[in-house]
Amino acid sequence: MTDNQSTKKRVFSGIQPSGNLTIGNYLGAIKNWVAEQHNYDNIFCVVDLHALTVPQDPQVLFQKTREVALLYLACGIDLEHCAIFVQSDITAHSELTWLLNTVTPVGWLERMTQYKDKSAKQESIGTGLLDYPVLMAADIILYDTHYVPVGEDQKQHLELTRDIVLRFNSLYGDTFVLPEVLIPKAGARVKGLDDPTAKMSKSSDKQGHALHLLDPPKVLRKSIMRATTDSENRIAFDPEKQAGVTNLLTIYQAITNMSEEAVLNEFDGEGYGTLKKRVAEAVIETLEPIQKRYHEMAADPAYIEQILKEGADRIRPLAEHRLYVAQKNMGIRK
Ligand code: AQP
Repeated sequence: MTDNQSTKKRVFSGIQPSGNLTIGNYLGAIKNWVAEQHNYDNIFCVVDLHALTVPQDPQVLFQKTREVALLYLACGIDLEHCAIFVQSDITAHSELTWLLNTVTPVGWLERMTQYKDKSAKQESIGTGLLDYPVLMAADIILYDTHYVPVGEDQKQHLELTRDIVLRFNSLYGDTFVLPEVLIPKAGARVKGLDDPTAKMSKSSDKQGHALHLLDPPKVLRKSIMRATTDSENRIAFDPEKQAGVTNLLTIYQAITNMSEEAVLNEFDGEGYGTLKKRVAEAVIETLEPIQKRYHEMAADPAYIEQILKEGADRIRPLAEHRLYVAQKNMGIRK
């Protein structure tokens, strides 16, 4: 963030360090952050407190938090235009969550699809899993955010954030900016290669499910060549009848920035083998330079610590100010 950017609209987004980042995280979120970063005043967070809503190995969580931040940079996040930081380094996120909890009906949270999906997989459901969208609302509104670029799965949480802002502002006076969601045209919902009816997820450890940003080319190629397709032998965007082929076309379209029409023209008369081969080439070509930059930066662990500290120090005053205004409006500060 530079001074002359302060007139630009603010963008905020984040990713949980809950596994190895996937091509879904890249196409649904990071690629668009990078493409639009010059137009906004950006803050990108590694949301480690969110990752704690399901069980994590403490050492792995610490290491993945640094890995995600390094991947932001390796994918092209430019510190001239963006601050990056770790959520737990700014305590205002947790403090504002408590205040927002007091205006958020439990029924709003129980309706969230992600809560329903993730709680179905747990034997014992932590309160944090239910409260996840309130923490997400706090993340966003602490920084007077105008736009939140995310994949389609997060749209419902953004709607909830807006409901919380509207309720808080009507109860306690104008306190928070009402944020808007930004969803990419292509790549907003990348599906699992093994099961193209389900979202590709970084926390899944199923073989052949995801393409991870740090997978070696051999692994990427193998996963794509084994991706589930169908017996229609027709290359078309048809999510109902041909979910697997549509998913491969979607990945190809999003990664190459081509139109649907241009993609279909390219594969006119071709078979699934050619489609998979070209998707693999495009994915590998995109990820190779990202992996190279990642490994160069990861060689010096102090580098990312310094960047994360500077990021948090730079934006903490924004968060503390907005928290103070909320506390004052609620009657707990002078
Ligand atoms: N499959 C996907 N297609 C497009 N966008 C996706 N995103 C995630 N999966 C896809 C986007 O990536 C960002 C990071 O999301 P997150 O880490 O906060 O959690 P998530 O949405 O629940 O992502 P994952 O990868 O599925 O994580 P786990 O497995 O831990 O739940 C968001 O912008 C999201 O939309």
